[in-house]
Amino acid sequence: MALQNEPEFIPALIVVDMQEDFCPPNGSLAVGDARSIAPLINSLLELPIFAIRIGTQDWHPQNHISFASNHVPPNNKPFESYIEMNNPAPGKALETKQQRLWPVHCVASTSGATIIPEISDRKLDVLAKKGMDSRVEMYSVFSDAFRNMDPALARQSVDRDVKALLEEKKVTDVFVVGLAGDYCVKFTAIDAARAGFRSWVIEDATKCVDPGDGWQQALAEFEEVGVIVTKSDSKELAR
Ligand code: VGL
Ligand code: ZN
Repeated sequence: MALQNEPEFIPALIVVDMQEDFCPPNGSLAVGDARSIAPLINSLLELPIFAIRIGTQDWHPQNHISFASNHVPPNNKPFESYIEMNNPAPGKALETKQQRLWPVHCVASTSGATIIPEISDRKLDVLAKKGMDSRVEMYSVFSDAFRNMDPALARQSVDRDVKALLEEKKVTDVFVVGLAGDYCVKFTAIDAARAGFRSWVIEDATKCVDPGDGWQQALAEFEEVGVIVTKSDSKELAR
């Protein structure tokens, strides 16, 4: 029975980018041990507490700005090179960001972009595609790297308005799992907090591109914006 002054708790689960290209042995941007978290994510998907279960899919055009192959030497080494990326929003082109370059990955409609078969995707209520605009990186499903979410740009970058979906379900708490802890999981959780949800990352249900430094950096950023790091056996998930 809910106590009078207990805060409202309407949780959602966001399963980020559990796609072939992020998984060994054949993924072009394989994250170490990525497949090993699938059983845990499936058990989270089974929990009756979630008001909505959303999956995300990195879904890039072949000419995406984050692909090293779309840049010229010597600054086009996957994982190593960074380029200056301009804000594609009208009138904002002078705003730039450092963009890490990646191998070609998750090209729209290719096998590398499919959700791995180990995930029970029939448990997902919604699948949101992101990173569809060639001009800009989009790690978070809520916004691109410049935090643009104006409809004209967003329509080219993402196919679902996840914030609106969560609000429709009156969600108070967003739990984020999947790949990668130091990129798309991190930015999705941070944006959820900024959007006004209580935001949680379930630590044992994510894996990082750079498990040492990348995760330490993520923890520092979580602290700044109030993202809570938890574990799959925590009491919050047992209500
Ligand atoms: C991701 C690098 C490039 C991720 C996506 O899903 O974390 N990382 N694109
Ligand atoms: Zn990507």
